[in-house]
Order: sequence, then C-alpha cells, then structure tokens
Amino acid sequence: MRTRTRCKLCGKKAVVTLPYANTRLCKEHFKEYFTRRIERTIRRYRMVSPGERILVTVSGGKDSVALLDVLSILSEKLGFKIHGLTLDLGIKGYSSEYVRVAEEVYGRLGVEYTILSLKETYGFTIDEVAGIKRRVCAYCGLVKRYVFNRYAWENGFDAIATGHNMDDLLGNALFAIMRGDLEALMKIKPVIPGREALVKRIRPLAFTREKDIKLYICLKKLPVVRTTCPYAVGATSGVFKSKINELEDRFPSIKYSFARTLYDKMQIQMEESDYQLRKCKICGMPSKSQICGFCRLRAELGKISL
Ligand code: Q46
Ligand code: ZN
Ligand code: ZN
Repeated sequence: MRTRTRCKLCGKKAVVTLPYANTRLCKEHFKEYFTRRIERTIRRYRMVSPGERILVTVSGGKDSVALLDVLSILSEKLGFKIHGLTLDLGIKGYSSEYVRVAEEVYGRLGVEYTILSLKETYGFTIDEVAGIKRRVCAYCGLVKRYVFNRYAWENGFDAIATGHNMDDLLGNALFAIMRGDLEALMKIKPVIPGREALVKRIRPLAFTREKDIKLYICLKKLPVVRTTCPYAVGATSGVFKSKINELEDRFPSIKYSFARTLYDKMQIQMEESDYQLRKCKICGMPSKSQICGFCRLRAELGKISL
C-alpha cells in the first residue's frame, strides 16, 4: 500500500506502509528492512553456516531475482558463497527470454553462474513432455527438483536456495490442509534438511510477502522476465493464496502468525525419515521407489529404456 506520509525512521517521503509491522518506510529504509527480514529468517532457521556454498536457482522471475540480489548482499556479511543456476527447460518463446534475463542479473550482481540446458544434458525439453503429458507443470516441477538436486550434489554444494515466498508457501499449505495431504504439508517449511544424496533445501523468503518482493524489484530496478510460460495456468493453490491475502486486509498480522504456526508450532508427525529412501536403479539418485520419477519420465519420452 503506497502512501504520501513520512518514513517512521527518517522522516523522508514514505513509499510504503506495512500494516503488519505497523510502520511506514522510505525507499532506503524499505530496502534495508527487506534485506534484514531475510537475514533474520536465515539466522533463525540456521539455513547456512559460514564457508558453505549455496546454489541459488534463478528462473528470471521476481522471487528468484530478489533472492539472488539479497543473498549477494548477505553472503559477505554471513560468510557464505553463492553460485547461480538457471535451467533452460527448452520451452519455445519463453526459455530463451528468462535465460537472457538471468544472465543480465548475474552480470549486474557479479555472481558466478551456470546455465544448464535440459536438452543438452538429459536429451529432452519440457515442450516434448507437453507432447505426452497433460499436467505439464507437475512434471516440470519434478524435472527441476531432480536437476537442481543432482547438479548441487555432483558439484559439492551445501544447500539449494529457492525463491518460494511466504504467500506461495501459505497458499500451498492451506490447500494441503484442505485436502488432507500431510505429505505435501510436511514439505512446507523454511529448511528441508539434506540426507544422503538429497541436498539441503532452503527458502530464505519464507517470511517475505509477494507484495514486498514486487516493490523491492521495482525500487532496485532489477530486471525480471516479462513473458509468461505458455503452460502456466492458474494453479488451484492460487485461489487459497488470494483468500489469505483477503484475510490479511482485515487482520494485518494473520500471515505471520499462520507462517509461525506452520513452520514452528505445528508438530507435523510424519518426518522425512519415515519413508525409506532408496537409490534409483537407473541413475543412482535418491528415490522412494526402485526407479525415480525422472527416469520414468525419460523412459516414457523414449530417451532411455528400463
Ligand atoms: S516453467 Fe514449468 Fe513453470 Fe512453465 S511448465 Fe509450469 S512449472 S509454468 S514455474
Ligand atoms: Zn527512511
Ligand atoms: Zn533415476
């Protein structure tokens, strides 16, 4: 929410009112506040330790670009190293666009990075997946999780940082609660610890609102991809996300209390260790079944035989 009144900290013109924090801030103080909030989340959940190497996945969207920017600022202060990874999914008219944006952001922030082509590395594209599957995004998600994890594991990274923001996580949580999907609910937390060949996953934006990310991107004039993925359709969890936003208009701190309840207080009994992790007999990566979902997909695309 924008306002013409004054920053509570310095008296300059305020660019934002944050009802949940009961404050109004100018440009500079908002940027500081935004970064500090992420730093607090990282410290609170002990996401990284000094000397660790963090792989930051950058899709060119606002969340991952803001995340990379803030981590590049905090890396020196907190003593960790970052490396960007952008996966070229081979989606016609879209992938080339976000790869270009990601390279621009890496260049501007001076962050080392890798662009990985799904086609060159694994022999297929998401366009090919779309030719045989209806729920493209579900398979695209599976592919991204697999490729990011494998890249991080094979290159010795200590953690994978992703740009999931608080609104997305809460929307997904509410959706999971409504349909009684405890397995999905169990994964909605700021840190998913690593085990064996599964690399630790961290979500430093777990307490950051989508609205604040948009404002940060705008104030810092960071480039973000403007093209929409042709397979993007309104996710059901988006409906839950907007309901939570409606609630926030009436109860400004509701999202924070929900996030705290979800991340800290809800005793989700089903721990990750409750299920047996095996090795996929094709690729050797961790899997819940004999053959992992990624290898099954490759077989369906005719890229490997089982
Ligand atoms: S890239 Fe992939 Fe998204 Fe496109 S196919 Fe769906 S999941 S919408 S973030
Ligand atoms: Zn100020
Ligand atoms: Zn496999």
